[in-house]
Amino acid sequence: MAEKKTFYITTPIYYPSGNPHIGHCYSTLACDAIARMKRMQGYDVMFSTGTDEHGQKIEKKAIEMGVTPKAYVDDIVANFKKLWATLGIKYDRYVRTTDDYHIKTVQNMFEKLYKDGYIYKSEYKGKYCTPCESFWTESQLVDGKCPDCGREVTEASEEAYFFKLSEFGPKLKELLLDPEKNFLEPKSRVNEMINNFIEPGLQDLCVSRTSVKWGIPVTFDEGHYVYVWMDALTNYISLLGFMNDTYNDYEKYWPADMHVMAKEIVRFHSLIWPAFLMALGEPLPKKIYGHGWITFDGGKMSKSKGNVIDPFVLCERYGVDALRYHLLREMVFGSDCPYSNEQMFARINSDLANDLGNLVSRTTAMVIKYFDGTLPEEKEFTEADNDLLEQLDVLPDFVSETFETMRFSEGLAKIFSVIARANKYIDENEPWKLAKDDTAKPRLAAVLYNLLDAIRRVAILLEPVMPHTSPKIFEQIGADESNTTWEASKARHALAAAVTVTKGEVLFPRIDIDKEIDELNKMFPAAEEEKGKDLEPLKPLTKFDNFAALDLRAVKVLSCEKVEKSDKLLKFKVDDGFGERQVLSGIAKYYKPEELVGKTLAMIVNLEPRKMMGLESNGMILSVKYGDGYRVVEFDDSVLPGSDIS
Ligand code: ME8
Repeated sequence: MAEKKTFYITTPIYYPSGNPHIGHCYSTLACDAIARMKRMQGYDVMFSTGTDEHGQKIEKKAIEMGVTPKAYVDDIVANFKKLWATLGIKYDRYVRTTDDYHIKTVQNMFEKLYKDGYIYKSEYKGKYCTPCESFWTESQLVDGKCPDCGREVTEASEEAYFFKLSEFGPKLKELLLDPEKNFLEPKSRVNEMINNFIEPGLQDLCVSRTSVKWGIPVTFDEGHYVYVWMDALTNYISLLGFMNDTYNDYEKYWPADMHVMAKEIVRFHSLIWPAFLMALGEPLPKKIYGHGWITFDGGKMSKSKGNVIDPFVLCERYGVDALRYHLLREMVFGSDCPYSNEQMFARINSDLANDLGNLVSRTTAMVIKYFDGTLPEEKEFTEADNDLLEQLDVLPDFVSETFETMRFSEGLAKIFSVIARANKYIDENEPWKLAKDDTAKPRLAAVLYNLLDAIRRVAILLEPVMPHTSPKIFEQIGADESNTTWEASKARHALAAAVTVTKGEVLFPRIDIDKEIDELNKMFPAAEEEKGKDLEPLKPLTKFDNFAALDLRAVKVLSCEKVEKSDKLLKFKVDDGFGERQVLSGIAKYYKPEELVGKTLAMIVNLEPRKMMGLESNGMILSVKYGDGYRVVEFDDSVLPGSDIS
């Protein structure tokens, strides 16, 4: 027996540095829809996703929360998995970079590349913030200072290993320009890679650090940890068992057919990843697809009015398949796509409730009304049926081609144009008139049969995108396993001649758009002036002791002035109830110093002193994010300095 053809598709592995949002959903949904279609087409599919759990950002968040990095990521990974389950994502493997087998692969690979001379030891130079123990690149600095704490940084270096990326420029250029391979889609990104990165000369890549300890240890040099991309990209082969004993699927599935991601990480996948594989002497993935971003209010995610974008809430209120359909229908491959609830409601109403939902409910209702639910065998087909049938015949190949090249929006638009054609076919053939004439029964039966069979065929093609809806449709129109395979979408008249329909639930209830926007506003009140505000995701739970260790007090501002040569800092003298102290706060952009004198503010009084711009700060004044700036947290005059805040 011939072996099944394999198909391997991957999402990026996401950073669990915050909870997943609707932006993360797009790549995963696209991969899920393609994987489902390929399974229906008889492929042996491997669809992988996962989380990229190491690195400085996660280490820091965990320290802030007072938990271990592993405990911190475990919580967030659980949320990612919950979201994928809610969205009906059927992945075959979930890789975590903290999994033992992945660690093994990265270590083995690092050793091999070192032995083969592709990795060498040198010095990493950068801007270093001593208190934060962090290196930064010039472009990461804010006003020349540490982006995390605002303090001065110094030139520093540390021992590090480097990968000889610089050697691979010509080979990578050849790969990107190979017309047979079409390695990177959309093509517009090929020039970007060549002009911006290859032509100016690729720099060797730092692949280990000693200052970031939440990572995979380099086996032969204690104190070195594998850094970022060598760890992350390797997931695509570690999860197949490359250089580890946990899995044995590398021969079977590698090279990947598709790596899917958004545009900002195309560079790493189309330059660094192939270079690693070239150095290892392993085959290269077949295709890299870099889609655009889902944007919110012109770029940022926002909980502004009526624009709730918590995917759990959307799924619960409007249905998983409506959200899946909307995201895949709306995003044109290669472009960014603004998200709006209002647009989603309009799509649900027009495409799903009106066009698809109505077609199914009208057709089944007529079969029940005119034939008690079961069509007679005798039917009279005519030339008037041809246009609809011909449109259906060309649909499966078009859908397959558009879906597997990430052009969901085109493929779905075409499916819905055929659904519209079927609705028009009802109006053209006027079944209600045929029903009045007994001699026209065979024609009436043929019209309704054509409609049921058209519904069957489009529902098969929609199943990868709406996996919960298509089975409901199949049940209502009396389809069964034999005529709902992908192959069966190509066949005319595959439904039983004497098919029986059943009246089912309304597939997509219409949404009263204004009322729904009001409801969302009530559920998620957000002031108009907060529009565009970028809310930090909620942090994981922490111990009460972490809170209790902080000493929070009310303090009275005795004096306040700008710190020379700083556009951010204000210097305060405050009365903390026990005496005077000096404290600095980075709110100069939002207040004139004199506005704050005499105010009673909230402050953490037991932070270790720290120096900024050569001045000592003894504590931290609390502020709340307000629009694009901050407001101090303040009390009225009756609160005495030194009063405990708890
Ligand atoms: O970059 N619109 O992880 P990440 C569309 N760990 N897609 C979006 C999106 C948006 N608004 N927001 C996120 C990393 N995505 C690395 C990847 S892979 C070896 C390592 C999706 O959590 C999109 O796929 O920042 C994007 O490329 C990815 O999430 C970035 O995820």
